[in-house]
Amino acid sequence: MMSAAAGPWFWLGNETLKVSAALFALNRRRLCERLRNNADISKGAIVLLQGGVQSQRYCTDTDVLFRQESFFHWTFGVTEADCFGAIDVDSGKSILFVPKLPENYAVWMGKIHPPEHFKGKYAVDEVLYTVDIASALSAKKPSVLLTLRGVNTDSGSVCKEASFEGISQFNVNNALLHPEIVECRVFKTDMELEILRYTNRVSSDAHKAVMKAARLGMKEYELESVFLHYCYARGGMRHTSYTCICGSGDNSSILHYGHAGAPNDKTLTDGDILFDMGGEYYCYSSDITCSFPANGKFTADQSAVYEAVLRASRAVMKAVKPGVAWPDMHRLADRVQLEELKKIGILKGDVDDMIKAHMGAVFMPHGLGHFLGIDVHDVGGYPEGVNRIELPGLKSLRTARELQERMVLTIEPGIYFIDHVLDQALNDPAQSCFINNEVLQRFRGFGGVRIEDDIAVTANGMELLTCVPRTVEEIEAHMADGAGVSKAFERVVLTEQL
Ligand SMILES: [Mn+2]
Repeated sequence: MMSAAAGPWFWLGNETLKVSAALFALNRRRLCERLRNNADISKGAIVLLQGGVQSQRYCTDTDVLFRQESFFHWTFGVTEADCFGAIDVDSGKSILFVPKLPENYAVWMGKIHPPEHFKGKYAVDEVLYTVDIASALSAKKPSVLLTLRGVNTDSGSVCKEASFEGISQFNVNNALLHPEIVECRVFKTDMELEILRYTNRVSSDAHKAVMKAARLGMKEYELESVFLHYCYARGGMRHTSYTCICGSGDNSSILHYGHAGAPNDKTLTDGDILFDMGGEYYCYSSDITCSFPANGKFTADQSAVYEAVLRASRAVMKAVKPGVAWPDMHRLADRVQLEELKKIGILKGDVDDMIKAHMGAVFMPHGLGHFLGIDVHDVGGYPEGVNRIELPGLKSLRTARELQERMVLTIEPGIYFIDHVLDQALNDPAQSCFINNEVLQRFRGFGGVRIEDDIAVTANGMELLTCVPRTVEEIEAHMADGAGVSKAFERVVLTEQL
């Protein structure tokens, strides 16, 4: 509980986390400080953000469940749709603009709240109706309206800048705000870290419930529903951070399995399972992957591959600290995994030579991890001056930055046996010379193993936010123990806690 900070709170009762509106006041303060230090921004500037818009299912009148736009959430913490928010950069004063709903909407929406209600709920300085934006802002005579336009470096999509009738009468700059607010979001405050610890704790417990519930003969989606139910019933998490990826057997090597064309509908048979799922609370995410055997017992091959990935994960965790370049952590994970694959007998030859031939990407074709925050692939991975490394594996990294305190990232090494990628490697003499095809044959159809944890970079190292059974022994013991008791698991890494 964040008892140190004052209310008002966002709270869903029971054992859910109380989040103070002070979190967003601090975010606005940090943003204004950055903007005041930007020589290109004149005195009298006003930030104007447009929140998410309520949408309907295609041409029907059925509302799609609303989830706030991430920048707007970071700045105001407002859960309602169709709002705008403004901040006077010099004074830091905030105005929230809410839609003026017709009286008769009360029939469908319940009580229509007056502006005063939102002022109390979100602790902003002023609340007005959106219909009054143009007149309210022009009365403040801003030198410039700073609106938000910029490219999301993961999706390539451009965020939607604020727009209202009458905006053409203002001097608008849509370029200056984006890099500044993105940079603020990269560094998590104590209050934000508290929420991320919470989303991780609940999602970790939900993964543990899934492991206990797993039985041969079940459908993957039955276990998806165990996860969703736990997160919502126990954690107040109405949303997940992304569509649950629940791949068993061969499906565990499909990186984004679970989409509409492959809706987690395979029956669990012997073979491993890879479940990548994260609950979201008050728009803050989590992103955790557990790989475990469907029948509760690792085979020799399963445990060899699993422990190879676990060694890579823990080697990275021991190396993470401020000043370390994230691509070097990806290279470290590759090296450990290649060494282990050589021990298993799948690879042969010199590991340095394998690295030169980019063998790491044959088994781990994705990046080691990414920023995490309000978005599961959080913003800020490639600010100006940080460039993507155009090499196999490394090019998939969602950031190539140097680590700094208060960054939150996933660490998610993996080893996958993807026929298409393996066949390509076997057809390339520069790579096939390292592969012992006879041993590899045994692993065709094996699927994959990924181990994904969320961490926060601290002054001297890192804090592990995720807490699930990780060693082979812990997983087998947890799955064998049907009683549902919660137990502490070994935290391999440790360093200064924040
Ligand atoms: Mn991830």
